Amino acid sequence: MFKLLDKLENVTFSRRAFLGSSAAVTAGALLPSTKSGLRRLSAAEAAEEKEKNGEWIPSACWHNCGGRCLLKAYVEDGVVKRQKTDDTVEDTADNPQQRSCVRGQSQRQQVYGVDRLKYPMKRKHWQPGGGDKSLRGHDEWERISWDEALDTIAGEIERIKNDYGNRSIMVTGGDVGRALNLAGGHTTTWGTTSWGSWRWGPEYFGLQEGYFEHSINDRMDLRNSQLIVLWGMNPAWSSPGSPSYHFLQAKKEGARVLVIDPMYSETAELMGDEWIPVHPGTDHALMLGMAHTLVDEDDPETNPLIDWEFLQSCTVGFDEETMPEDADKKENFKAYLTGEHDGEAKDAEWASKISGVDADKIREIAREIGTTNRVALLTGWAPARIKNSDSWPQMFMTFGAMTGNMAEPGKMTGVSCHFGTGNGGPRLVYAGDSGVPAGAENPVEDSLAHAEMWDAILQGKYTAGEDDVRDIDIKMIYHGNNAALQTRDGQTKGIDAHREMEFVVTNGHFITTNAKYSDIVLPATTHWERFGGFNVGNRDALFYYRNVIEPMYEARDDAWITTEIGKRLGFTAEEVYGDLSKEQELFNQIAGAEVMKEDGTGYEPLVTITEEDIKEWGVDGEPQEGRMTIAELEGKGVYQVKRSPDDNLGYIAQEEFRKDPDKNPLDTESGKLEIHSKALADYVRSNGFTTIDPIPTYNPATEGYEETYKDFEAGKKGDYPLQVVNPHYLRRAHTIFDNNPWLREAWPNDVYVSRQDADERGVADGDPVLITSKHGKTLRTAHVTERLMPGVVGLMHGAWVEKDAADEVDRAGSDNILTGPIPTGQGISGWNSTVCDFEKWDGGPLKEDKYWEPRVVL
Ligand SMILES: Nc1nc2c(c(=O)[nH]1)N[C@H]1C(S)=C(S)[C@@H](COP(=O)(O)OP(=O)(O)OC[C@H]3O[C@@H](n4cnc5c(=O)[nH]c(N)nc54)[C@H](O)[C@@H]3O)O[C@H]1N2
Ligand SMILES: Nc1nc2c(c(=O)[nH]1)N[C@H]1C(S)=C(S)[C@@H](COP(=O)(O)OP(=O)(O)OC[C@H]3O[C@@H](n4cnc5c(=O)[nH]c(N)nc54)[C@H](O)[C@@H]3O)O[C@H]1N2
Ligand code: SF4
Ligand SMILES: [Mo]
Repeated sequence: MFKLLDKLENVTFSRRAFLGSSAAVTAGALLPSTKSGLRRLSAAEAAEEKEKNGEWIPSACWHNCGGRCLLKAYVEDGVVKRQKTDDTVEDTADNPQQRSCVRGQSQRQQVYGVDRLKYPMKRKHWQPGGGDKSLRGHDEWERISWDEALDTIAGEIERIKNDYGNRSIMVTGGDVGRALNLAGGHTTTWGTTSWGSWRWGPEYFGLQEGYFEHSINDRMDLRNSQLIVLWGMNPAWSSPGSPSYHFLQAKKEGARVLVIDPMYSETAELMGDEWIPVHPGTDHALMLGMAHTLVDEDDPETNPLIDWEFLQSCTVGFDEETMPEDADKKENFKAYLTGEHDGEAKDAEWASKISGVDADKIREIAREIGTTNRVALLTGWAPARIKNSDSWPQMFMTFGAMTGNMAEPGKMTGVSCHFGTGNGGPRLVYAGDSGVPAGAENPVEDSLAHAEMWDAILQGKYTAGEDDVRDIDIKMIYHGNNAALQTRDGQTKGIDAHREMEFVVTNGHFITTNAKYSDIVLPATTHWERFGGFNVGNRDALFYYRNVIEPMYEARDDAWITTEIGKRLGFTAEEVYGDLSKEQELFNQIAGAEVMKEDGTGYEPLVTITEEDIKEWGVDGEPQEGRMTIAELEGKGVYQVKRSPDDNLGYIAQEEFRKDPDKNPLDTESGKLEIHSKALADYVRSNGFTTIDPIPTYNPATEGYEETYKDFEAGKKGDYPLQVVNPHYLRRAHTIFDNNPWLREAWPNDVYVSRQDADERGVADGDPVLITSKHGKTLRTAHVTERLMPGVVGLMHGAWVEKDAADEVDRAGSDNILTGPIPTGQGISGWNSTVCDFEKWDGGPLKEDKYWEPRVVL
């Protein structure tokens, strides 16, 4: 105590440094006045006083969060003292500011976190070959030098390569592959992550996956829709930035909004006119019931519900008449719907039993969509992150096509998620290429599916395709820029797999889950500590950032780490990364940045570049004319394309196709939307997991609603009678920020359970509960709510696993502790199809996350 007081007394604050670092100083600060001691400052004076010695620098917010926003850091004496967001434009409905969320605003807590990984660290009981492998996750850490760390890594790569071959080294992400590929390659991983069954299927039946390309119209056109259906979408949580605001503009124009989701989400609360709860993973069945209603009740003369003209001209496979030439005519979709294939009509009653939506309600929604002229049928990827959901996206397309809600103003059908939420279309502004060469090809072709990989490692076998199972013997894992052990299916097996390894390395910022189960961890810089670059998000804006602080402690850029490993494996820096300077890399991106011309006919350069700029940057380049100078870009950190409802920058997806399908065919086998797609069924089969039919038939999810029953027909529930979903949560961008103290306080990460399920188990709000699945156990505090449909548990995505000493129970609410590595269809990671149960836990109240010790290792 005395020591602390001594220390405090010996610290001499300069007045300015004190003011700058005090977050509490805002309007009304006190300053000495010449006459009477202290004088109260006005808000403007206080702000000015605080900003005398530093500058505001655009700083990155780089997370995969579905938003992308402007962050500015106020840097004084090399320290970020404050943050702010977009004040570069007036905030209007047509051109909203690109404002950051509470996570972005807490970035300082991450970059300056006490738990930052400061130095290279080695697990105490690791030795070449693995040492005591069982201690992974519980061992102590020792600080080592960069040289020792890099020499050890290169040495282990050589050893494992020589003893077992390059296939035994698995890289889960990041750029260390640049070095490894030169040295004979490595096994990779692959998966459907965000998209679920929207990842690769759509190209076969004629829609887009929703990230790179879009099947929905742009945000201005959303205002032309009379009815907006948000099917498994929660933009208020998972599309930060302005998307929710765009939907509100459409509402102002009179749109009605239907929300179909097991959870009465913040989106439903904010903009929903009606909420329709549905059992997770049964959306396909619900939509079949709706489609059946249309077929059953449609009469072109008296009750037109189906757009027959659209089906005729733009699709194949709906009925006998539109079946592809080479297919059996009886295999058409309508025949399946009416029960001609299997004797069972997929009517509203059938759909109700599976989806939990009342049959009358199913008919009512079908009629409403069928009779409304302009409907936006929008879906997130969540209902597609379901095991065995490979036919769901095609079903979604089919219903959109039946009602003709595509390719015209106010009419659209497709994914509205992540960057593209409510705002489809090609980017209006983007950055140029840095010019860094792509790097050597990977000579190893083995690649493990995320949904299978932990099990594959343990079993020594993986699925390489149809009837193609191969041996694999992984001995080393290198984790780069991802959180694989936390974010892939089946974490319990993932931890077991890590404990089988001879060597595990992680580059990162904290003792994340990957790092915790590693042998060597390397401190990486954050974007704030790096030279500079661009970020993109929604189609309207491009974000530029610069270095705001020097690297913290001994943190190094990932590119440096890779280069140093490459050198130790016998390659030059140029061979690993090319020979461009950092200045040249950034300059190339600036010079190559393009923005859509005002008439919408193509792109033109964004940034004006002069001979002086080129000289000042010390780079190769040509002068050019653009819309803003480099100085303006550096000051603002953003270029936002100005939009208005009648400009030329709008987007109607597949417009040309609908106008003249023969002249402007789609990229499918028939050139049309394929309600019958042999190519899709062939593609799914080629992965070697499960199969589907060419038409969108309903396939119950693996670990879906039906599996909550021991006997579905008899209505007898099984051992795991509840379903789990993992909504993407505001505390985190996936796993990132989970450790952030401010966000822990704001978002406690309780597990959401329904009032009915809680009552049945004697659980009250705030009680600790143990949640159990076939694959693992986790503890959380219960948030008992009427906002969740009975039978469903909401375990928010991305918490860092925290196993107890016995290694049995996770205490963090880690979502992937409950999932299993179960590959289906196109290799889907089906997190929202998991079954579980919960019970009151008698181990006393749980310590809130905000009081947990940070993972400080040095
Ligand atoms: N159960 C379940 N699992 C899921 C999902 C779900 O809904 N439920 N959602 C899935 C989805 S949609 C996605 S996209 C994935 C995301 O899966 P990941 O991409 O694995 O998740 P992130 O948390 O974004 O991981 C990024 C990691 O990289 C670190 N990092 C950030 N910047 C740098 C850097 O510059 N250098 C280095 N070395 N490290 C850096 C971060 O600290 C973080 O640990 O998760 C999937 N997993
Ligand atoms: N705050 C935050 N935002 C994020 C992210 C994050 O980690 N945190 N991650 C970003 C990334 S990479 C991605 S891919 C996107 C994902 O965004 P989405 O794919 O939209 O996923 P979620 O936000 O998990 O879920 C959206 C809604 O779907 C509901 N839902 C879940 N399962 C089903 C189902 O089977 N049927 C229906 N009808 N509804 C269902 C959930 O209850 C939730 O309200 O989010 C992005 N945005
Ligand atoms: S929405 Fe994403 S990019 Fe924007 S401030 Fe939040 S975390 Fe950062
Ligand atoms: Mo994602």
